[in-house]
Amino acid sequence: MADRTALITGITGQDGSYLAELLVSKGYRVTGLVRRLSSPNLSKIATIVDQVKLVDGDLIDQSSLNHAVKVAQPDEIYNLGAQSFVGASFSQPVLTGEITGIGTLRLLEAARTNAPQAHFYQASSSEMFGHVEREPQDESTVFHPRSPYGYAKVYAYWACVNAREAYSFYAANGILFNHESPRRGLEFVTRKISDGVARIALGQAESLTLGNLDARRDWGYAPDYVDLMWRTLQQKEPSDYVGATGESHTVREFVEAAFEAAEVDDWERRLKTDPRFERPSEVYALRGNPDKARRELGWTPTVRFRDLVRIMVQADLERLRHRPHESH
Ligand code: NAP
Ligand code: G4F
Repeated sequence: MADRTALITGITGQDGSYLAELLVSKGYRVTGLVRRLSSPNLSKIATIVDQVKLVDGDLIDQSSLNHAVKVAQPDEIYNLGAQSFVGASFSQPVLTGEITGIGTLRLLEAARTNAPQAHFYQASSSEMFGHVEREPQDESTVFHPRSPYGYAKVYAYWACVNAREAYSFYAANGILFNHESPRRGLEFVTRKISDGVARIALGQAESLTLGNLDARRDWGYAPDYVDLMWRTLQQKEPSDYVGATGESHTVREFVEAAFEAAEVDDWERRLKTDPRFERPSEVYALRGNPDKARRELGWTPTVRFRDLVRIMVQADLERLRHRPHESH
């Protein structure tokens, strides 16, 4: 795989950091788009920062995307950058649309103009299914998004399909269900739970407060899902793939498994709920059918629910014992 080049937006996030590690290990020359912040935010790529090239840019700014594509000369483009937190999309819907929806179109335009032969991966989401019409969801399930984030992703999804159909541009969607890891942001429910439970186990917190405990999600392990992204772009013809484990669990089951992993008994009294953490319109249940990815990409998730919970809780216990002020 030597001499392949890739451009990753969102390289500082959970998935971008794992994908960059995977591509570097395969011998790719990797360029990552990084937006300017008042303080640097490179902690997730700290171990490979010397092996990748970083270029300034923002999904809101067309000229910076044109520049990034010209500089990277990519064979493959992975668009992972987004305002990715569903909860925040209700309070910042226009910003979410700009970054997560139109930002994808901006990058597609930059790619079609400056790297027309590149293969383009779009980080689409199971949130597009939203109020689901059937279970499990696959590539042919209709979309009914339930948040500004969800409908921004639907816009981005169709922008890719249209680039494929109108211009024969190689654009592929990965419709990925929730995937987690110790690098997950602390605002997402799994990491909020693993961090909160670890704090309780270490005597650093009294309780954990959540929103809807009955929501169901199909939770997998992020490193498995970046492998799926790479496999998607190795196909001769572009196509869209669901990435999922095929298994779903409630938030309450995640909490229970986390307390079990931290060996905290009598945990029910530690768990509280607050409507502040509920959403104006909720996605109650998601479960994916990854058969197409299994068949055509040879992809299978390797980490199941209980192991995922254990990995996350152990990582937070370790961090909070030794480096309580770092987030991963
Ligand atoms: P994440 O950890 O929130 O990372 C998001 C990345 O986007 C960060 O690097 C962030 O940069 C960057 N970003 C935000 N606004 C930007 C802007 N205006 N211009 C350029 N970059 C910007 O998300 P993730 O979990 O890795 O997810 C990666 C992608 O997959 C996202 O598009 C997400 O919507 C999608 N997705 C995720 C899941 C999942 O379960 N994780 C499932 C389906 C789809 P900063 O570090 O500067 O904030
Ligand atoms: O962890 P969450 O915030 O993830 P959500 O909304 O499913 O979105 C994630 O997965 C999507 C794929 O389906 C991605 F596209 C998206 O970028 C993101 O990565 O919430 C999961 C569930 C929700 O039903 C939420 O209402 O957990 C419920 N929940 C209950 N209490 C909570 C809480 N969520 C959060 N964040 N915080 C709580 O206290």
